[in-house]
Amino acid sequence: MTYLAKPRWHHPTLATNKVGYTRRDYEGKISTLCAGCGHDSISAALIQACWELDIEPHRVAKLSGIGCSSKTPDYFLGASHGFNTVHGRMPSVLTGANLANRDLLYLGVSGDGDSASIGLGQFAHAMRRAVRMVYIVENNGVYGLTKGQFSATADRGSKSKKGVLNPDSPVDLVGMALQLGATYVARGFSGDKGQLVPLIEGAIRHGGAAFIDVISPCVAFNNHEGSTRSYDYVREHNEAVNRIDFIDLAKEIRCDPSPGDVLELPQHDGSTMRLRKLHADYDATDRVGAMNQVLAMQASGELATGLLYLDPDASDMHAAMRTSKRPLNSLGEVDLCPGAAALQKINASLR
Ligand SMILES: Cc1ncc(C[n+]2csc(CCOP(=O)(O)OP(=O)(O)O)c2C)c(N)n1
Ligand code: SF4
Ligand SMILES: [Mg+2]
Repeated sequence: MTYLAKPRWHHPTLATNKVGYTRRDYEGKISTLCAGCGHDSISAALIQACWELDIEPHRVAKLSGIGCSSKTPDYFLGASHGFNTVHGRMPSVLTGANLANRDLLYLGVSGDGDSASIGLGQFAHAMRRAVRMVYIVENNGVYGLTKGQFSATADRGSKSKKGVLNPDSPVDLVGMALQLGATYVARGFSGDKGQLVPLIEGAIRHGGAAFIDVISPCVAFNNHEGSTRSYDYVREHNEAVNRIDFIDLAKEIRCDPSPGDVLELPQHDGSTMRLRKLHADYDATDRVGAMNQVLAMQASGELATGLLYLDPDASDMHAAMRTSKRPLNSLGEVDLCPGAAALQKINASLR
C-alpha cells in the first residue's frame, strides 16, 4: 500500500469556519514521510492557513513536481484539485492551468532539487511572468527522495551525512525571486509555525507571484552537525526581520502594535496587512534594499526570515496579457471564435 486514507469521522463539536468546514476537512491522506520531516510541518501550516482564511477546498488547485516535498500535496487539502507533474515542471503546468481558469487559488509545492536544479528555468519564468500563485519551496539542501545527495541550494562547505564537504556555491532562490520580479518574497522555517502560517496567509491573499522559501530539515539525510539545514543550525542562525500580524477585514485585530514599528499595507482584495518590524532598518517594500540586506545578513552568517519583500501594487500575468475577466475555460465558442472578419482584421494589422 503506498498511502493510507484518514478516517473521515471527527468529533461533532469541532469548530467550523465561515464556509462551514472543520480543520479536519482541510487534511489529506496520512503522510508516509519520515517522522520529524520538516515537510509535514509545512503541510500542517498550509492546512491551518486555508482553514483560517475560510477558503473553500474546491477553489484550490495544488500542483507539485517530484520529491518528498512534491509528495506532500497528497497530505493536505484532500478535497482540492491536485496534479503531480514531472520533476521540475510544476511551474509551467501551473501556468497553463492558471491561464485556463484564473478563478482558482494556485498552490505550487516544490523542493530545492525540483526548483533549483532541473526546474530552475521553470522557476525563473514563473516569477518573471507574474503567475499568480503561492510558490513554496520546501528547502532541505538535499535530494531527500533519492537518498540525500547535495542539492543546488546546499551551502559551500556544508557537510554531508557521510562527511563530504560541498565544494559548490549555492543557488539562492530568495535572491533570484527578488531579482526576477516576484512581488511577494518570504523565507520561513518549518519549525516556526507561528511565523509560517501568516507568511502563507499573506501569500494566498497576494495579487501576483508569491514565493516562500521554507527551510525544512530532512531528518534522514541532513540533520547532523556540519549541515546548515539542520534543526539546530537553523534555530541558532534564524533572524526574523519582521512579523506579519495579518488582518482580514472580517476578523478582529490580533495584536495591539505600538505606533512607529508597524507598516500598514493595503492588499488588492481590500484587506490590510500589518507588518511589525523586528529590524528597525529593514524596509520590506524596497526591492533593491531588501536584496542588499538579505545578502549582507547572509554574509554575516544570519539566515534572514520573515516577509523579505512585498509590492502592494502587484499585478499578474492576466493583467499583462489582458485576458478576459471570465475564466477562459468557461467561455463558449462564440466568445472564443469571433469569426473570419475579425481574423482578417488581425492578420491585416500584422502585415
Ligand atoms: C526527470 C527526472 N530526473 C531525476 C529524477 C530523480 N529524482 C527524483 S526526486 C529528485 C530530487 C528531489 O529533491 P527535492 O526536490 O529537493 O525534494 P526532497 O525529496 O528533498 O523533498 C530526483 C533527482 C526524476 N524523478 N525525474
Ligand atoms: S528522506 Fe528526508 S525529506 Fe524525505 S521524508 Fe525523510 S526526512 Fe523528509
Ligand atoms: Mg530537497
